[in-house]
Amino acid sequence: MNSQDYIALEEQYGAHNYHPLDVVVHSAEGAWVTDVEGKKYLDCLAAYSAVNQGHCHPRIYDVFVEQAKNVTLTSRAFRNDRLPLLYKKLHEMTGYDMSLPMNSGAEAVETAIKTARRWAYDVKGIPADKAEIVVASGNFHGRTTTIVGFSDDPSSFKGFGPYCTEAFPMHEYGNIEDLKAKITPNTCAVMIEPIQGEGGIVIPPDGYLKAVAELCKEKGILFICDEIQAGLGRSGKLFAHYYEGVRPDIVIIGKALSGGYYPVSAILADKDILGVIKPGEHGSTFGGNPLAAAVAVRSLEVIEEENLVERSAELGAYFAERLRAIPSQHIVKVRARGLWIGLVLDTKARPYCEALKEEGLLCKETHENIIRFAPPLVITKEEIDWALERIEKVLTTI
Ligand code: IF1
Repeated sequence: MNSQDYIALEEQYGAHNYHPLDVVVHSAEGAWVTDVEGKKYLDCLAAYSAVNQGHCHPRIYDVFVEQAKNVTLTSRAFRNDRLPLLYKKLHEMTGYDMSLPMNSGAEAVETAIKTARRWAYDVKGIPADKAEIVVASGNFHGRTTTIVGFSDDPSSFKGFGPYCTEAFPMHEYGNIEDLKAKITPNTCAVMIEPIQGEGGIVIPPDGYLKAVAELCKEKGILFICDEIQAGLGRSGKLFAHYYEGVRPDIVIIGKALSGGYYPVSAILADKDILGVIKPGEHGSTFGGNPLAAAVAVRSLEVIEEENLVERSAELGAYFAERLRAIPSQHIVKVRARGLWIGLVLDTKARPYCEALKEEGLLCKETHENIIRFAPPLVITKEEIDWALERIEKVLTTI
């Protein structure tokens, strides 16, 4: 079978909930993927930062296979010998007392919402069923109905209601005065991304994260930071909120925690917050299973041992600087933090992504006119130069 055969099957038997580029990937390694015809592409999306360690990382593969031979799933009715090691690793790496493991990012976001609400009723004393969590304009936190219910993107929320919007007042992302105006006696938390990925690497004004943290402390409410995409090295720091030296009350992680092998997510918090969840009150069939835990520990070790955070900072600065130097009248601005780059154009980005695919480079547009470059953090400088040659060619010839 060739690419067209696979695409035909997908079109006929699969739901059309995506509009992917017509590249049919057969294998992948490091920063490269290979399609069914054997054509290689440099992957500048890294599964939206779920493959920060590079595709099929050999050391994560080893632990995946090794654990798969022992035990993969016991449910949380019993204990296992891998999850305690993940709890310890997350504590040592992040400084939070505890963590609660889930599977997808959205499930971890839901876990943060439930934890904040339970804290609101049991600790802060907010009246039952009245807790409010302030969210941000332009947010993306996943696709469950609770989460899309507080999105301001019609392609996320339209046609999936009803919603409980009064529980999630929205403030303008980056505007601390507007945030202050949205806080009520029933507010229990503020939930934001430290940098908005889906919005096209939207970096808030300097001081905003610090002001949010200070306001939450002053009001006695929780600061929830969604680091599912921004975190684990993507932004050039372990967490993007480190840029402003703040310590959120709850940090949500996912994506690269998986090493690209197995869905793992979690929330991190101290005991006085995560302690509100009592036995049997929250969880999931696969949450915290031994295979997930073993993969997650190894994924974190790879980030540390291969200095992926430092690589992201250094190579990201290089990549962004070279992009800014491209003589193309279509480039409006380059937004970048580490190897997380949004190339803002004055025109639709999709044709450029299609042209780059023909040149052997995979990237994805967002919000019509922005090209996102977020390669695996194992990418080399030579591979970035290879990419820049093609980006310059496409941006100066179309
Ligand atoms: C898709 C983008 C979309 C996230 C943040 C939670 C989640 C995500 C900050 C939910 C997931 C993914 C979803 C994926 C494409 C990608 C994405 F923002 F990265 F570009 F959709 F907008 N918080 N983002 O970025 O995690 O439940 O997906 O594990 O839906 O195709 P999830």
